[in-house]
Amino acid sequence: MSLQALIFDVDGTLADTERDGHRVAFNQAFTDAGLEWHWSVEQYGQLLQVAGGKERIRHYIQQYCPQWQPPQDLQGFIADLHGAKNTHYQALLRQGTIPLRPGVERLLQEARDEGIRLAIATTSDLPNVIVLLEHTLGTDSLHWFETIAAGDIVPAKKPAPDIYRYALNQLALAPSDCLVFEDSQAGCQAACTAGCQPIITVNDYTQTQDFTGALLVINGLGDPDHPLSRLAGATANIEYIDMAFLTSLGGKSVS
Ligand code: XBP
Ligand code: MG
Repeated sequence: MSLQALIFDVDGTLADTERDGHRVAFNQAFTDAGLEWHWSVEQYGQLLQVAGGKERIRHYIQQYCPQWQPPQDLQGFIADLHGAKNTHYQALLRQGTIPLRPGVERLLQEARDEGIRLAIATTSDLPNVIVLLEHTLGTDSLHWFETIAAGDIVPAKKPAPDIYRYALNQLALAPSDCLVFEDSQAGCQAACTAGCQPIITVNDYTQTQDFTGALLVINGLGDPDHPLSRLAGATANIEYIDMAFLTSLGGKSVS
């Protein structure tokens, strides 16, 4: 592998956005719409098996609301509800209550210093990503990423490989030139099916998931004063992920 680019997932990887961000915003949108729906922390963990906010709402209606009378234009209804959710979500991000995960800013800066290209591949909508980056790394950071592949830009969401194929195409790089950072099983599958090697930084929602195909599974990127824990994969006893470690990786998967 000749490492040329790092591709990052957003939700759960760059920042823990799900429990206190998207989930809260979904519930606010439900209340605004006069719906008696409420997604608890626990139930949201199950719902996260469906990637994509619109897809998640549709799944919830099908699985949990058998008595509910859907409007004639269900697709439009879901799109509006999802739009309202994103407005609430972006307001939460603007309040600055959702920081980047430890080590993320350090690694991004290091990659930039070494001329390693950066990209994003996420299921979430582009405006959500922009507001997160602006309110954590600053407005300039939007230019750090050569491509931000997001949301409905591809037909099928993770675990489909489409968003990674799209990002690779935009970068004009082979999967073997890139390393991917993900937090979830769906993201791991999407990256692997596109031929990429993911490093998984788990979180409370994803720590028990199956990460077959991942290069490394860790509890986070770590930092010099907060060493990481390795859950599976590449054997080096590292305390935190840095560019020296990433360029030394040979491409051995978790079996
Ligand atoms: C993230 C998602 C998203 C977010 C909500 O997946 O599944 O749906 O939960 O964002 P990943 P939207 O981290 O694998 O990209 O409502 O904008 O979809
Ligand atoms: Mg994710």
